[in-house]
Amino acid sequence: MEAAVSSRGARVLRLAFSARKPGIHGPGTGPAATFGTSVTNAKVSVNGVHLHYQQTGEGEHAVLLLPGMLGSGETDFGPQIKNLNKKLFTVVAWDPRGYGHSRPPDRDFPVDFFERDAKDAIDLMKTLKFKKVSLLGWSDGGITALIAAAKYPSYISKMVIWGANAYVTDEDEKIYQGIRDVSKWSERTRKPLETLYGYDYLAKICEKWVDGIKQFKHLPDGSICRHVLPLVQCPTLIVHGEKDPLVPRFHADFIHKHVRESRLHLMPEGKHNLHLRFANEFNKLAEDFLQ
Ligand code: TYC
Ligand code: MN
Repeated sequence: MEAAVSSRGARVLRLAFSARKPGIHGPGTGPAATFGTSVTNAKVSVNGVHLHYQQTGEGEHAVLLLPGMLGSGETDFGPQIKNLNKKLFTVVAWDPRGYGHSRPPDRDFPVDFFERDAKDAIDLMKTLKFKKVSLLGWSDGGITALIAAAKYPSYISKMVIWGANAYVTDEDEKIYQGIRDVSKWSERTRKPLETLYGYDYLAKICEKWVDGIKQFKHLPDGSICRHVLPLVQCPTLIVHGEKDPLVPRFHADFIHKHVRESRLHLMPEGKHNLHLRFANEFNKLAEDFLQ
């Protein structure tokens, strides 16, 4: 663990979001079109909400990418949408309700928000007519993936998660508190999400996210999803960046211990955004595991 974990606020945030950039959006094709396969942007009605997603590739193996807090397909998964093997995989990246372009509604954080996201994610893929899917979930998206795999085991082939935590500790709560006020973020950190959301909405949902995630602290064992980990049946790859300043190693170890078919892959130089910073290495790892 880096010593810098104790200097909170701007630094932590920069590490969390540094590589996020909003891309081109709206109907039609994205930047990947120039590399041979187009990226579709679309919305579909699921559970009463118009969920936005991006889709690319023509492979038989369907893979859903699940973004982190405040995240969306375009801000969180640029290198995956662009470079995951399009012959082998059909890749979908979704914006959870209230995030990205899945608005309205405004995002809210009832205590079951991860379960709601898990159901939305699975129902989205069923609406798109995929028979079975694999999940790639980052951070909050990893938590959603774990819950989805536990609740809908027959629908999930395999899963890769990174930066996820199954429960909330005092240490986690302090880190959350340090990122609550977006006016304290560096300009460079705030800009991409501010472009996506506008300042006011970003400020509001960041505070709401912190309040939302802190709710779990008051549940038994601070549990977000620890009680459902033994229900996960699919082969699971847990990737952990050993320099992740947001999510300490013990979270990855805990998930590895309680998910029966899991293995843990450590990236010594990886931080929280290891799939962006070390995109080629991460993509190769994920592709090899999924095949
Ligand atoms: N879960 C957050 C995400 O989705 C990241 C995060 C993890 C933030 C732990 C703070 O203490 C924390 N990106
Ligand atoms: Mn093991």
